[in-house]
Formats: sequence, C-alpha cells, structure tokens
Amino acid sequence: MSSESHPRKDNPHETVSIKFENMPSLHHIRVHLNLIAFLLIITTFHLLETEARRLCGPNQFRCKNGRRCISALHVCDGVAHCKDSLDESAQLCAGNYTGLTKSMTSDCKPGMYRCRFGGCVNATQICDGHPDCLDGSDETNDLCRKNRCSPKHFRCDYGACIRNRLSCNGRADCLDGSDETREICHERSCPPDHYKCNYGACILKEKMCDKRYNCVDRSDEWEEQCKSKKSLQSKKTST
Ligand SMILES: [Ca+2]
Ligand SMILES: [Ca+2]
Ligand SMILES: [Ca+2]
Repeated sequence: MSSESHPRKDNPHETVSIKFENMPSLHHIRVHLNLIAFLLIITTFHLLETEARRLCGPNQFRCKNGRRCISALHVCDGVAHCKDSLDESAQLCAGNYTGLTKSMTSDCKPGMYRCRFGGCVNATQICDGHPDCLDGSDETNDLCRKNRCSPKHFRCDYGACIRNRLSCNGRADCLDGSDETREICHERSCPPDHYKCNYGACILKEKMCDKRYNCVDRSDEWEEQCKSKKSLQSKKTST
C-alpha cells in the first residue's frame, strides 16, 4: 500500500492523505510488460515459421530448425541434410511421418541397404568398419559376425572387413578399434622411415613428436621420448 500527503486548499497548514490502494505497483507493471514481450516473441516466431512453411516447394522437405528447405530426394538417404538431422530421424524414416508421400519413405533403390531406422545407404557400405547409417545399424555385431573377408582384407572383431593396409596404421578403422590392438600389432616390423608405436603400429617417422596424436595409444607424443629427441637434434645441430 502507498500514500502521499497534500496541503488542503481551505487550510494550507492541514494535510490530507491520498491513498493509492487500487493503483498497480511497479512490480505488477514489470510483470505485465514481461508478459507482453513474451507474447510478442511467440507471435513473431510463429509468423516466421508459417512463412518458411509457405516458401518450401512441393518436392521439398522443410527442416524443423533453421527454416531450411531440402530436396525430398535427400530425405532418409542416410546423410543428414538438415542441421537438426530431422530428414533422417527414426520416426520419419520408419514411414510414420504423415507429411510426406509414400514414395519418399518407401523401399530403398536396388543396391542400397535399409538402415534399421529407415534411411538407405549403399550396400557396399555394410560392414566396412565405418558407420554410414546415422544409427550405425550397418556396423553391428548381429549384421557382420558371419561376414567373411578376402585375403586382401583384415577382419574386425565384430566381422567388418577393412583393407589390410589399414590395420596397425595408428588409426582405428574398425568401428570397435580391433585393428589397432597390441595383440594384433606387436609383432609388426615397421619400414625404416616409420616409427613403431608402443603397441606395435607403424606411423611415418615425421609424425613422431609433431604435437598431434597419430598412434591410438598416443605413444608418438610421449613427453620423455620427445624431450630426448629434441636434445638429440640440438646436439646434432651444434656439432
Ligand atoms: Ca559402413
Ligand atoms: Ca587402422
Ligand atoms: Ca604425432
């Protein structure tokens, strides 16, 4: 409650109090202003969204965020084209989405594999060590365990096949990293211009102590080793 005193006209020495009981407080005014600002933001957002919906063509798909339109051909093709990946979401690609025609969510083309969530990827990408379906369903143990690899390929523990030269190269090329274990690599002999990682993989010598990790166990950047390499180099240059 607030009040204020004013002098009376008939007697300037006597004052009366005017009460402001029914007037809104500053706090209430602030609450109302915040509410109005919030409603304005909501209305603007709604108008922008309606505009974006209107701007997408008939053969286009509208991404939820970013107000972007993409070609319907890119929906459920295994590659995320919307920033929010809405074009590859499980709900959409399983065919539950009502905003698309059936042709966009129907079977994959010949030579393509249907990911568990619904998208399509090239059949050659199944069990190749790299996740190509957004949900990784092209590289599961269930799918790959019965896989046989040619002599030119290394077989990952879960069954994927990668090229032989990719095993023990310092980088995990099998999704489970089984191409870069001590068990597989420790007996490897490295060419003269290569450095042998602590667990046995071979990387180019110039990648040792270059402040980037090139062995999966990071042994190419071990501090002690790099210190001694540096002091050896400075000795060489001083002589
Ligand atoms: Ca793959
Ligand atoms: Ca590798
Ligand atoms: Ca390095």
